[in-house]
Amino acid sequence: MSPIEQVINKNDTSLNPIWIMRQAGRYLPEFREIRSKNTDFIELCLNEELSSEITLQPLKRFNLDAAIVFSDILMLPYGLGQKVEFQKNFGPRLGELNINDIAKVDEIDFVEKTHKIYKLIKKVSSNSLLKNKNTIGFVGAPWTLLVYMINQQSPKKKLKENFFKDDFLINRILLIIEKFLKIHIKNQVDNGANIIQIFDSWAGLLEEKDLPSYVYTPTLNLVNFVKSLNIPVICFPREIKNYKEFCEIVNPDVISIDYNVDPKEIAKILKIPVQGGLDPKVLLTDKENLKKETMRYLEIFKDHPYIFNLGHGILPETNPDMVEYLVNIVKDHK
Ligand code: 1CP
Repeated sequence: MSPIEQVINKNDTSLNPIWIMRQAGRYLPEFREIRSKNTDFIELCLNEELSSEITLQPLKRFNLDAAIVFSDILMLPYGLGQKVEFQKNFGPRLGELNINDIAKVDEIDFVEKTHKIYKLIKKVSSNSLLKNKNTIGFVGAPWTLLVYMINQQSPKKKLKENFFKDDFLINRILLIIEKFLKIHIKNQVDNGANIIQIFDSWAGLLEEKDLPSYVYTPTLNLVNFVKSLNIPVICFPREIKNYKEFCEIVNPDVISIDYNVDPKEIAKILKIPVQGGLDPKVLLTDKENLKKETMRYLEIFKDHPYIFNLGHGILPETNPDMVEYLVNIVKDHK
């Protein structure tokens, strides 16, 4: 059993496994090198030679306990035939969403567009670098995907007015998203993903009263689906106010926390395994501060099943030496 599985299945508190959200990406010069020659991001994700190499890059450098598949949550709208592009210094830009078009898409159409991702997972998960380590497959949560598909760009830039004006339409889209997320998850697991993480990056945009319809119920359906495949599921409902309520209702195997919540409070109120928390900006400071902050999380969770990670993705300006330092602190901690 891998260290991460020991935390999840046996409530182990001695092994301190670690992986890092967005570990395969822009802070690594070897990634930037490949990226500079491959300007179309979707094409790069679908090139299984290059995307498997990128997935393994951080494991060649650091003693991490898992690889996260190099792909993107927006491969789902892409698979449904919505136009998706990534623009430099802007982020994702999606085409207009046409409900009648996506309602006609069937499983064969979808998998035809996404099957290279499953090939990449097969290739990566059988690599010897992953011996006794995990291959983490992932999806965006229905709510976060709905946000991108309707908003057509990051809500960080702006959220369309009247986002909720057509309830009926929103619910239809959510059902389509859920159906294809299950197909996407099943194919990832069939090809070697042995943990699934659900990223709900924009859960924090919702008011409390809307959480049941848009976050709890659709995520619970997916969590139950992953569990039915006998694979652990990690949820990251970023910036929700009430992690306890989320865990009671959705009941994931692991809850990944953001850096705005008080880890002490989390350790006290949550019984299930916890992941993450450290502010990615700490990696931009100095080693002394990084050590202090890392030790704070390790101390708080010393008697709690805990997977070390950040409270959001690693920032592109991070120096890889700091990552190495972080991984070593965590791995050397007894
Ligand atoms: O190591 C890894 O984690 C790489 C695989 C990965 C993952 C898990 C990528 C590659 N993207 C993601 C998830 C993802 N994608 C999320 C959830 C996690 C999070 O909140 O960060 C989200 C919201 C996206 C959407 C997306 N794709 C964004 C964010 C835009 C926004 O609204 O702020 C961006 C910038 C992308 C492009 C992207 N995806 C991945 C990489 C390495 C990049 C950068 C591409 C580049 O320009 O080089």
